[in-house]
Amino acid sequence: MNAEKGLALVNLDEDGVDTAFRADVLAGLSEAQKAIPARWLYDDAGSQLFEDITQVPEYYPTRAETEILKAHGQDFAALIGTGRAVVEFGSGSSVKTPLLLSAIAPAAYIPLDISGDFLRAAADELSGKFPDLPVYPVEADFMRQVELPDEVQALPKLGFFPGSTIGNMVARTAVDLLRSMRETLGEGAKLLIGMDLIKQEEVLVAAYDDKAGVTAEFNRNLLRRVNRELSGDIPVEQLVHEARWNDEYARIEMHLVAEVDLQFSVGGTTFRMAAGETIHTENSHKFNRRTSNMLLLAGGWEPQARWLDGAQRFSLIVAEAKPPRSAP
Ligand code: AVI
Repeated sequence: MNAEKGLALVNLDEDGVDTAFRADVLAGLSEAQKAIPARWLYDDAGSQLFEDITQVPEYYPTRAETEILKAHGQDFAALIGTGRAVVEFGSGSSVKTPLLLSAIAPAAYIPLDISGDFLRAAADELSGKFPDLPVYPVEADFMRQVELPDEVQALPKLGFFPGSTIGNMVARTAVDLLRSMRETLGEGAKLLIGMDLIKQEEVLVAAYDDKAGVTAEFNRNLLRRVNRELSGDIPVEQLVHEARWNDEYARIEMHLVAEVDLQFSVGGTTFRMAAGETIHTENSHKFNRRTSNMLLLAGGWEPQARWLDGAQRFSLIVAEAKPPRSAP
């Protein structure tokens, strides 16, 4: 269900090792600032841990976005209109998608996901809830332009990208994605996108470092995955989860911090970390009105309306793929 795990189709070598995972980990651990791309956080255990994160009291984004979807159904219907083909980037979550579909009475629903299993499960669940709605699941990497089914070609489109998953991408990748969404959906399409907001540092850090330690487990699960799938011996218990606010880039960063000097191997290559050194595992960018507008415009989308939850923590934005205008 997350964009960050959907960047490449799976390619296994003769030992069943995901070659892209191995390449990313070996390259990332060789950098001066060690880093592993966040999409690798989402194996089965990681996906379940992320679901658990959405339930911890400190992690507000899921609840805040659901609140907006519940409160503004009529506003969405007025602006978006009925009869659109809703294209969801990532298979639909159990709560948010039905709220949207109930509000805007679409003509079709097209979940896009790279993982066929997630996709089929989400499509079946949706069909059960909306028996009269045609559902056309498409297994594809939505970071690239996707060919939509013939049956929906002529319908007006609405892209749906909830959860502030766009915030897990650096600006260049986010703009690439927005542009390929525009290619997929075509001119005149609308996009309903969730973007988390900049707020007090303590609130943000707590959301990514909950007291129960679920986010810490989510982060360290990545090391367990490396050890299991890439023949590693990283001493997982000697790396500590840390959530940091990077004010310069307006983002929460997840790191794994070495408590002591470490030496370990992954896939036969030896790596060293000095005490205090970190492996950077995720960015979660936060936005304000201007930066979210700027990002959408850079990706070819003109913002039209924006709603916040009651506590003003999270935003849902409707934008439109208008024809490009020449300056000014
Ligand atoms: C999936 N994504 C939007 C989550 C976020 O808030 O950036 C991932 C996450 N990482 C730690 N907690 C949640």
